[in-house]
Amino acid sequence: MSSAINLNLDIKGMIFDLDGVIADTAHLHYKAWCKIAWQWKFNLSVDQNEKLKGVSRNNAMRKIANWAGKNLSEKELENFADQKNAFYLNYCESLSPEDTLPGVVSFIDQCRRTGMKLAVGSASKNAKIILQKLQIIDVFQIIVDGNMVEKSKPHPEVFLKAAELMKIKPSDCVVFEDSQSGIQAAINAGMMTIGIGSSDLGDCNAQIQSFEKYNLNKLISQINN
Ligand code: B16
Ligand code: MG
Repeated sequence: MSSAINLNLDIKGMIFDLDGVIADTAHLHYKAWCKIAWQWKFNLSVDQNEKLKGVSRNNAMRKIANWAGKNLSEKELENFADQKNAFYLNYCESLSPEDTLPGVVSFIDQCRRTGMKLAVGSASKNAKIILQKLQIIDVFQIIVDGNMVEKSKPHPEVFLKAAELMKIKPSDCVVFEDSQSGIQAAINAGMMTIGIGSSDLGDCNAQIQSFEKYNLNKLISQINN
């Protein structure tokens, strides 16, 4: 068992987004949305897909229907969103611990050893199923998912709820996010932000390509800059 880390940190809680931060599932969402869009002979572009990251299933469905020029009733939108979810869950069947993103498990383990609180803040209603498949669910004290919030990112509700349940002030929390809407939600919550990936994520405190070779010392220097 790895030993405790004694760091003098101002950060009291870490909140991790799920899809695209912990789990390598963003391409599975995209594949499932494309199957819906192809039924309408519409090609969902990579750039459009970027705008769907962090967005709730129903809102994403609405955006795609708009881009495709489809005028659908609420009931039809809901049916297509259900279909998308069935495709997505089917792709997720084979997920295993190998489908965590590079470096994230060892970074989370380092955070755990400091004794600080760890949470997941995800728009996904499937978050718990995915975390179980990745065998990482037990590391987190708090999981706030799409079933627990009314307003989706960029509204700060998901992250504020995580901070509240951890009993930590928002300004003492760091959020790790791969989406524009998620970074904006964390900023709206008054939290520190680390963007993950290479797309333009707006005004985060710092952005890293991935968690590979990343550690708490690097995080502290970024936050203190
Ligand atoms: P579900 P995150 C988000 O998860 C995904 O980025 C987004 O693509 C997806 O539409 C949304 O969850 C809802 O997911 O259909 O599984 O409820 O990035 O906030 O962890
Ligand atoms: Mg994400």
